[in-house]
Amino acid sequence: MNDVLCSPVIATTIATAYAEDGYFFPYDVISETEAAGLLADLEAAEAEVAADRARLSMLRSYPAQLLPSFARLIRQPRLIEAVSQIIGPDLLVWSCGFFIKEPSAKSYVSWHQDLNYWGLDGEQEVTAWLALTPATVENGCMRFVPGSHEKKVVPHVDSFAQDNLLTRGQEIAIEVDEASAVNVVLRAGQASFHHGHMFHASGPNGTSLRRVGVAIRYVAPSMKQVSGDKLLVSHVSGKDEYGHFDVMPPPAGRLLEEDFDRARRNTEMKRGILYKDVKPELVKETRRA
Ligand SMILES: O=C(O)CCC(=O)C(=O)O
Repeated sequence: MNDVLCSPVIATTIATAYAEDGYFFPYDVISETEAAGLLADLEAAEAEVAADRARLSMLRSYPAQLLPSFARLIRQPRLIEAVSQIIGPDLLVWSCGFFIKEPSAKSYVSWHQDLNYWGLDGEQEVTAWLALTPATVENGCMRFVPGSHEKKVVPHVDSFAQDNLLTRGQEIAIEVDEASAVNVVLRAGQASFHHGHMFHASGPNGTSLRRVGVAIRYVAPSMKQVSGDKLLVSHVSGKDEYGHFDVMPPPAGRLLEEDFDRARRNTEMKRGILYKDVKPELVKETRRA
Protein backbone atom coordinates (compact mmCIF):
# COMPACT_ATOMS: atom_id res chain seq x y z
CA MET A 1 0.00 0.00 0.00
CA ASN A 2 1.00 3.59 -0.66
CA ASP A 3 2.31 5.11 2.57
CA VAL A 4 3.21 8.65 1.41
CA LEU A 5 1.73 11.01 3.98
CA CYS A 6 0.15 14.46 3.45
CA SER A 7 2.41 17.43 2.94
CA PRO A 8 1.69 20.31 5.38
CA VAL A 9 0.11 22.24 2.48
CA ILE A 10 -2.32 19.43 1.66
CA ALA A 11 -3.12 18.98 5.35
CA THR A 12 -4.04 22.67 5.66
CA THR A 13 -6.11 22.45 2.47
CA ILE A 14 -8.09 19.48 3.79
CA ALA A 15 -8.81 21.11 7.15
CA THR A 16 -9.75 24.47 5.62
CA ALA A 17 -11.92 23.10 2.80
CA TYR A 18 -13.66 20.70 5.15
CA ALA A 19 -14.43 23.44 7.67
CA GLU A 20 -15.82 25.74 4.96
CA ASP A 21 -17.57 23.33 2.60
CA GLY A 22 -18.14 20.25 4.80
CA TYR A 23 -16.22 17.98 2.42
CA PHE A 24 -12.92 17.47 0.67
CA PHE A 25 -12.15 15.54 -2.56
CA PRO A 26 -10.54 14.12 -4.62
CA TYR A 27 -7.82 12.67 -2.41
CA ASP A 28 -5.39 10.00 -3.64
CA VAL A 29 -5.27 7.05 -1.25
CA ILE A 30 -4.19 3.98 -3.23
CA SER A 31 -3.36 3.27 -6.87
CA GLU A 32 -5.94 2.03 -9.38
CA THR A 33 -4.14 -1.32 -9.34
CA GLU A 34 -4.47 -1.55 -5.56
CA ALA A 35 -8.16 -0.58 -5.81
CA ALA A 36 -8.66 -3.34 -8.41
CA GLY A 37 -6.98 -5.79 -5.99
CA LEU A 38 -9.41 -4.86 -3.20
CA LEU A 39 -12.37 -5.15 -5.58
CA ALA A 40 -11.14 -8.59 -6.69
CA ASP A 41 -10.86 -9.68 -3.04
CA LEU A 42 -14.41 -8.46 -2.35
CA GLU A 43 -15.78 -10.16 -5.47
CA ALA A 44 -14.02 -13.45 -4.68
CA ALA A 45 -15.52 -13.33 -1.17
CA GLU A 46 -18.96 -12.47 -2.59
CA ALA A 47 -18.72 -15.58 -4.79
CA GLU A 48 -17.64 -17.72 -1.80
CA VAL A 49 -20.65 -16.74 0.36
CA ALA A 50 -23.18 -16.14 -2.43
CA ALA A 51 -25.36 -19.09 -1.44
CA ASP A 52 -25.93 -17.65 2.05
CA ARG A 53 -27.83 -14.33 1.91
CA ALA A 54 -27.14 -13.44 5.54
CA ARG A 55 -23.38 -13.94 5.08
CA LEU A 56 -23.38 -11.97 1.83
CA SER A 57 -25.14 -9.11 3.58
CA MET A 58 -22.66 -9.24 6.50
CA LEU A 59 -19.73 -9.27 4.06
CA ARG A 60 -21.04 -6.13 2.36
CA SER A 61 -21.81 -4.39 5.65
CA TYR A 62 -18.69 -5.42 7.65
CA PRO A 63 -15.79 -6.08 5.22
CA ALA A 64 -13.16 -4.76 7.66
CA GLN A 65 -14.29 -7.42 10.16
CA LEU A 66 -14.19 -10.26 7.65
CA LEU A 67 -11.39 -9.56 5.17
CA PRO A 68 -7.82 -8.67 6.24
CA SER A 69 -7.40 -6.51 3.09
CA PHE A 70 -10.19 -4.17 4.27
CA ALA A 71 -8.94 -4.27 7.89
CA ARG A 72 -5.69 -2.87 6.45
CA LEU A 73 -7.56 -0.32 4.33
CA ILE A 74 -9.29 1.35 7.32
CA ARG A 75 -5.81 1.74 8.89
CA GLN A 76 -4.19 2.99 5.66
CA PRO A 77 -1.74 5.82 6.58
CA ARG A 78 -3.01 8.21 3.87
CA LEU A 79 -6.58 7.88 5.17
CA ILE A 80 -5.55 8.20 8.82
CA GLU A 81 -3.44 11.27 8.02
CA ALA A 82 -6.31 13.05 6.25
CA VAL A 83 -8.98 12.17 8.81
CA SER A 84 -6.61 13.21 11.64
CA GLN A 85 -6.48 16.71 10.13
CA ILE A 86 -10.25 16.91 10.58
CA ILE A 87 -11.10 15.20 13.90
CA GLY A 88 -7.69 14.62 15.48
CA PRO A 89 -5.25 11.71 15.73
CA ASP A 90 -7.29 9.40 17.98
CA LEU A 91 -9.61 7.41 15.74
CA LEU A 92 -12.12 4.59 15.89
CA VAL A 93 -14.02 3.17 12.93
CA TRP A 94 -17.71 3.07 13.92
CA SER A 95 -18.67 1.30 10.71
CA CYS A 96 -17.32 0.37 7.30
CA GLY A 97 -19.57 -0.89 4.52
CA PHE A 98 -20.07 -0.90 0.78
CA PHE A 99 -22.40 1.14 -1.36
CA ILE A 100 -22.78 -1.01 -4.46
CA LYS A 101 -24.80 -0.05 -7.52
CA GLU A 102 -25.10 -2.96 -9.90
CA PRO A 103 -25.00 -2.31 -13.70
CA SER A 104 -28.13 -0.45 -14.88
CA ALA A 105 -29.61 -0.72 -11.35
CA LYS A 106 -32.26 1.75 -10.24
CA SER A 107 -30.70 2.01 -6.77
CA TYR A 108 -30.28 5.55 -5.53
CA VAL A 109 -29.62 7.43 -2.31
CA SER A 110 -32.02 10.23 -1.34
CA TRP A 111 -30.87 13.59 0.08
CA HIS A 112 -29.95 12.95 3.69
CA GLN A 113 -27.57 13.68 6.56
CA ASP A 114 -25.67 10.75 8.02
CA LEU A 115 -25.81 11.68 11.70
CA ASN A 116 -29.60 11.87 11.63
CA TYR A 117 -30.26 8.27 12.75
CA TRP A 118 -26.95 7.01 14.12
CA GLY A 119 -27.68 7.66 17.80
CA LEU A 120 -24.31 9.35 18.41
CA ASP A 121 -24.00 12.32 20.74
CA GLY A 122 -21.70 14.67 18.80
CA GLU A 123 -20.32 15.52 15.39
CA GLN A 124 -16.70 14.35 15.71
CA GLU A 125 -17.30 11.98 12.82
CA VAL A 126 -16.09 11.94 9.23
CA THR A 127 -16.89 9.58 6.37
CA ALA A 128 -14.11 8.59 4.01
CA TRP A 129 -15.78 7.20 0.85
CA LEU A 130 -13.20 5.32 -1.19
CA ALA A 131 -13.92 4.43 -4.80
CA LEU A 132 -13.07 0.83 -5.78
CA THR A 133 -14.38 1.55 -9.30
CA PRO A 134 -14.50 5.02 -10.86
CA ALA A 135 -17.38 7.14 -9.49
CA THR A 136 -18.87 9.19 -12.32
CA VAL A 137 -22.00 11.22 -13.05
CA GLU A 138 -23.14 8.39 -15.34
CA ASN A 139 -22.83 5.64 -12.71
CA GLY A 140 -24.35 7.62 -9.85
CA CYS A 141 -21.53 9.31 -7.95
CA MET A 142 -22.43 11.17 -4.75
CA ARG A 143 -23.50 14.82 -4.83
CA PHE A 144 -22.75 17.28 -2.00
CA VAL A 145 -24.33 20.67 -1.25
CA PRO A 146 -21.41 22.92 -0.22
CA GLY A 147 -21.79 24.45 3.25
CA SER A 148 -24.93 22.46 4.11
CA HIS A 149 -23.12 20.87 7.10
CA GLU A 150 -23.60 24.15 8.95
CA LYS A 151 -27.36 23.60 9.19
CA LYS A 152 -26.91 20.93 11.90
CA VAL A 153 -29.49 18.12 11.81
CA VAL A 154 -32.63 19.05 9.84
CA PRO A 155 -35.95 17.12 9.78
CA HIS A 156 -36.16 13.97 7.63
CA VAL A 157 -39.10 11.84 6.48
CA ASP A 158 -38.90 8.07 6.00
CA SER A 159 -40.08 6.81 2.58
CA PHE A 160 -38.97 3.15 2.75
CA ALA A 161 -38.81 3.43 -1.06
CA GLN A 162 -37.84 0.13 -2.67
CA ASP A 163 -34.75 1.26 -4.60
CA ASN A 164 -33.45 3.63 -1.95
CA LEU A 165 -30.20 2.22 -0.51
CA LEU A 166 -30.73 3.95 2.85
CA THR A 167 -32.11 2.05 5.82
CA ARG A 168 -35.41 3.88 6.07
CA GLY A 169 -35.37 5.59 2.66
CA GLN A 170 -34.92 8.72 4.77
CA GLU A 171 -35.11 12.03 2.99
CA ILE A 172 -34.45 15.63 4.03
CA ALA A 173 -37.81 17.32 4.59
CA ILE A 174 -36.71 20.90 3.90
CA GLU A 175 -35.74 22.41 0.55
CA VAL A 176 -32.38 21.22 -0.80
CA ASP A 177 -30.52 23.61 -3.11
CA GLU A 178 -29.76 20.89 -5.68
CA ALA A 179 -28.57 23.42 -8.26
CA SER A 180 -25.54 24.22 -6.10
CA ALA A 181 -24.61 20.54 -5.58
CA VAL A 182 -21.21 19.27 -6.72
CA ASN A 183 -20.62 15.88 -8.34
CA VAL A 184 -18.14 13.80 -6.37
CA VAL A 185 -16.27 12.32 -9.33
CA LEU A 186 -13.41 10.01 -8.27
CA ARG A 187 -11.02 7.63 -9.94
CA ALA A 188 -10.67 4.19 -8.43
CA GLY A 189 -8.38 4.52 -5.41
CA GLN A 190 -9.39 8.11 -4.58
CA ALA A 191 -11.52 9.13 -1.61
CA SER A 192 -13.85 11.92 -0.62
CA PHE A 193 -14.42 13.03 2.98
CA HIS A 194 -17.72 14.38 4.22
CA HIS A 195 -19.21 15.80 7.41
CA GLY A 196 -22.02 13.95 9.17
CA HIS A 197 -24.36 16.90 8.56
CA MET A 198 -23.55 17.23 4.84
CA PHE A 199 -26.62 17.15 2.57
CA HIS A 200 -25.76 14.39 0.09
CA ALA A 201 -27.44 12.02 -2.37
CA SER A 202 -26.67 9.91 -5.44
CA GLY A 203 -28.57 8.77 -8.53
CA PRO A 204 -28.90 5.41 -10.31
CA ASN A 205 -26.16 3.66 -12.25
CA GLY A 206 -26.83 4.12 -15.97
CA THR A 207 -23.77 2.16 -17.10
CA SER A 208 -23.06 -1.50 -17.79
CA LEU A 209 -20.43 -1.76 -15.02
CA ARG A 210 -20.74 -1.98 -11.23
CA ARG A 211 -20.17 1.16 -9.15
CA VAL A 212 -18.55 0.15 -5.88
CA GLY A 213 -17.49 2.42 -3.01
CA VAL A 214 -16.62 1.72 0.59
CA ALA A 215 -17.83 4.18 3.24
CA ILE A 216 -15.58 4.25 6.31
CA ARG A 217 -17.09 6.13 9.28
CA TYR A 218 -14.31 7.44 11.53
CA VAL A 219 -15.22 8.83 14.96
CA ALA A 220 -13.22 10.42 17.78
CA PRO A 221 -13.21 8.12 20.87
CA SER A 222 -14.94 10.89 22.87
CA MET A 223 -18.13 10.24 20.86
CA LYS A 224 -20.81 8.25 22.69
CA GLN A 225 -23.64 6.01 21.55
CA VAL A 226 -26.66 7.60 23.23
CA SER A 227 -29.36 5.52 21.61
CA GLY A 228 -29.12 1.75 21.18
CA ASP A 229 -26.27 -0.58 22.15
CA LYS A 230 -22.69 0.48 21.63
CA LEU A 231 -21.36 -1.16 18.48
CA LEU A 232 -18.14 -3.14 18.23
CA VAL A 233 -15.66 -0.71 16.69
CA SER A 234 -12.10 -0.84 15.34
CA HIS A 235 -9.37 1.22 17.02
CA VAL A 236 -7.24 2.44 14.11
CA SER A 237 -5.09 5.33 15.37
CA GLY A 238 -3.79 7.01 18.54
CA LYS A 239 -5.35 6.45 21.96
CA ASP A 240 -8.81 5.69 23.30
CA GLU A 241 -8.94 7.21 26.78
CA TYR A 242 -12.75 7.03 26.99
CA GLY A 243 -13.77 3.40 26.53
CA HIS A 244 -17.19 4.46 25.22
CA PHE A 245 -17.24 1.61 22.69
CA ASP A 246 -16.21 -2.04 22.72
CA VAL A 247 -13.13 -2.46 20.56
CA MET A 248 -12.72 -5.61 18.47
CA PRO A 249 -9.46 -7.01 17.09
CA PRO A 250 -8.77 -7.06 13.33
CA PRO A 251 -9.65 -10.38 11.63
CA ALA A 252 -6.93 -13.03 12.03
CA GLY A 253 -7.86 -14.56 8.67
CA ARG A 254 -10.34 -14.45 5.80
CA LEU A 255 -14.08 -15.07 6.37
CA LEU A 256 -13.52 -16.70 9.78
CA GLU A 257 -16.44 -18.12 11.75
CA GLU A 258 -15.60 -16.05 14.87
CA ASP A 259 -15.68 -12.87 12.75
CA PHE A 260 -19.06 -13.79 11.24
CA ASP A 261 -20.26 -14.21 14.86
CA ARG A 262 -19.07 -10.68 15.68
CA ALA A 263 -20.58 -9.31 12.47
CA ARG A 264 -23.89 -10.98 13.40
CA ARG A 265 -23.83 -9.27 16.81
CA ASN A 266 -23.02 -5.93 15.18
CA THR A 267 -25.82 -6.43 12.63
CA GLU A 268 -28.36 -6.95 15.41
CA MET A 269 -27.13 -3.93 17.39
CA LYS A 270 -26.99 -1.70 14.31
CA ARG A 271 -30.52 -2.69 13.31
CA GLY A 272 -31.65 -1.60 16.77
CA ILE A 273 -30.07 1.81 16.16
CA LEU A 274 -30.93 2.46 12.51
CA TYR A 275 -34.43 0.99 12.66
CA LYS A 276 -35.42 2.52 16.02
CA ASP A 277 -39.24 2.75 16.21
CA VAL A 278 -39.70 1.12 12.76
CA LYS A 279 -42.30 -1.64 12.26
CA PRO A 280 -40.55 -5.06 11.86
CA GLU A 281 -42.06 -5.65 8.39
CA LEU A 282 -40.20 -2.57 7.09
CA VAL A 283 -36.77 -3.79 8.22
CA LYS A 284 -34.65 -4.82 5.22
CA GLU A 285 -31.63 -7.09 5.34
CA THR A 286 -29.29 -5.25 3.01
CA ARG A 287 -29.64 -1.54 3.72
CA ARG A 288 -26.76 0.10 5.46
CA ALA A 289 -26.82 3.78 6.41
O1 LIG B 1 -22.52 5.65 -2.19
C1 LIG B 1 -23.45 6.44 -2.30
O2 LIG B 1 -23.97 6.70 -3.37
C2 LIG B 1 -24.00 7.14 -1.07
C3 LIG B 1 -23.09 7.02 0.11
C4 LIG B 1 -23.54 7.76 1.32
O3 LIG B 1 -24.64 8.25 1.41
C5 LIG B 1 -22.60 7.88 2.42
O4 LIG B 1 -21.49 7.33 2.36
O5 LIG B 1 -22.93 8.53 3.43
